[in-house]
Amino acid sequence: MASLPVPSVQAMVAATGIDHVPPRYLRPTDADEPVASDGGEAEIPVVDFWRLQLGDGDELARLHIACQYWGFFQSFRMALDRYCAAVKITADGLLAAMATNLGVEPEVIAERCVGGVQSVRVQYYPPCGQADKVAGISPHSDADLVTILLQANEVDGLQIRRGGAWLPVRPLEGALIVNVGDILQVFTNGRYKSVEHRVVVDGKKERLSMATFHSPSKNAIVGPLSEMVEHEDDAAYTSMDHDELLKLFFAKKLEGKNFLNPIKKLKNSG
Ligand SMILES: O=C(O)CCC(=O)C(=O)O
Repeated sequence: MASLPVPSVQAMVAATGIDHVPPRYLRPTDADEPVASDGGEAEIPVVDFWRLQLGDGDELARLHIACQYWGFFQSFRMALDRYCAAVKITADGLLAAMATNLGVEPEVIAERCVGGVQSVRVQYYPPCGQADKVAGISPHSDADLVTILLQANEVDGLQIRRGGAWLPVRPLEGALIVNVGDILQVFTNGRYKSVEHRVVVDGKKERLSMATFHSPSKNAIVGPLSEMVEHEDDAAYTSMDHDELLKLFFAKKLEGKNFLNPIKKLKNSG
């Protein structure tokens, strides 16, 4: 969305030498409303993200009130930091266990993740009167190694593509949901396949989720691990710099498993 071009005050002053503020930059006088003095900030709602992640009903209610009556709240960064650190340990542990299952030394994957990227996306899906006609999130796979997802309230909506149909995911109480991502598919030369998924919305209830994505470092080369390829011809993907691959990905629409297209060799059908 383009924004309205506004002349720079500094440039205007430099060009004309004016010594007063041009009217368009002045606050309208009828907007001279009182500013709350001390104590006003103490009322601003505070939401404990950590308790929210644990499914605490009171915290969920506090979040709801903050959104409904304020449109604003504070949340302690420490809680998010703690959650992300715990999830990172889980992701690293899962990747090490997967490597062992594949007969690869865990360090082979771990060393590509030194300085790796962990990113977090919090999703809020409002209820929709035409829920059966709208997409919460279009079908896609995740452009990472593993995603750990927390469904933060009781409302389901995530579906995975399985055997030509969409399978609704009903998280077990206290469970985190784990998606195999596209880069793991490439590292394993297709032995582990990323899961295509989408989100549908509810007609009456809002849904909240938090996805944490784990990727190799930006400088890592994304391509089949040599341990996963017996002969050079067996490689189902060409290798590419992770950063370059991401640029190609973000230039495209989210659509099924299209992340893999730029590096897929023609013989590969996965
Ligand atoms: O909200 C969900 O359950 C899934 C979110 C998701 O697929 C994503 O963030 O990529």
